[in-house]
Amino acid sequence: MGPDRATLRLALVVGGLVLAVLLGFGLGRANGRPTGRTTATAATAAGDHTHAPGTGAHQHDGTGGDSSGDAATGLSVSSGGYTLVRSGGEFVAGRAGELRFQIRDAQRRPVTRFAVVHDKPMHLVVVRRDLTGFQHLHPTMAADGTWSIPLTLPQPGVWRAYTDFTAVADDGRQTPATLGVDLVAPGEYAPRPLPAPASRAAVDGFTVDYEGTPQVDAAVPLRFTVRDPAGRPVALERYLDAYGHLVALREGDLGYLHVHPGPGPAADTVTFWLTAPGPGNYRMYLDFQVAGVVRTAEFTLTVR
Ligand SMILES: [Cu+2]
Repeated sequence: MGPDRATLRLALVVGGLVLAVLLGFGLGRANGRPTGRTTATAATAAGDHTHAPGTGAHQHDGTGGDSSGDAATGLSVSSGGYTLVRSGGEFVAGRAGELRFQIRDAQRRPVTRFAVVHDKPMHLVVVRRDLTGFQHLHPTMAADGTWSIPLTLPQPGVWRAYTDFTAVADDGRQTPATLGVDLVAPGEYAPRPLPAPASRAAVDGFTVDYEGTPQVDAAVPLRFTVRDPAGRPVALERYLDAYGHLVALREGDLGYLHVHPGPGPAADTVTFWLTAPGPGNYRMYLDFQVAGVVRTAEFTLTVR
């Protein structure tokens, strides 16, 4: 009976190997990411935030390369198979310049197809490394995939530029990514300390308050109210296909969280679901539009 048992064992081993290969193949297929990253599905499953129909989840897909569900992105020039390549000249503080770049795919080809997300195919956020000087811009693309935008870095220092986009591959697959690169404006850099945490900010006579306490690895709603100089709540206008636009950056590494409000009626409040990727200090930038003018309210937030 010895040989029979050996044969049986061999069959079991071979069968197990085949099963393992099939499982691995299935998982690889289910994952379906060009990079073979396995965090994407877990992150999507964990993302219970509200997104407007048809809009892409920005930071919830793990494209930043972090293994946590709601990773900070924008920490790398390459992610998810895509690479941010800058071109053009240097910046001089306070002088009008131009930022030019391409997004290249894994075959080094410039990407020319981008999905329109929140009204735009490309969102550009620029901020100095001390989290001052926030700008939110929308570059335009030439036929060869080169994006350009006039840009002034008003003060000397090292600045961070984030390109927030959803690339469309030849097979139609969409990959959201936020890639980041440093820009330098030579000169004497006098960093400003981060303002104290506050749930109220003032901009151009408007007062913006928010309610909610962000937590690590849990989606928490933040409800913003905008009041006019007379203290009356104002009706927010649609901006970028929503009633506001919120960017949060982490102090220390400038990790980027990009959150948007869920669908809802126009009102004098706007709610965003925010998941903090870890404890620390964050700077939040709320873009809102009143009477055709977009303003940005800034808040420092400490997550414990
Ligand atoms: Cu934008």
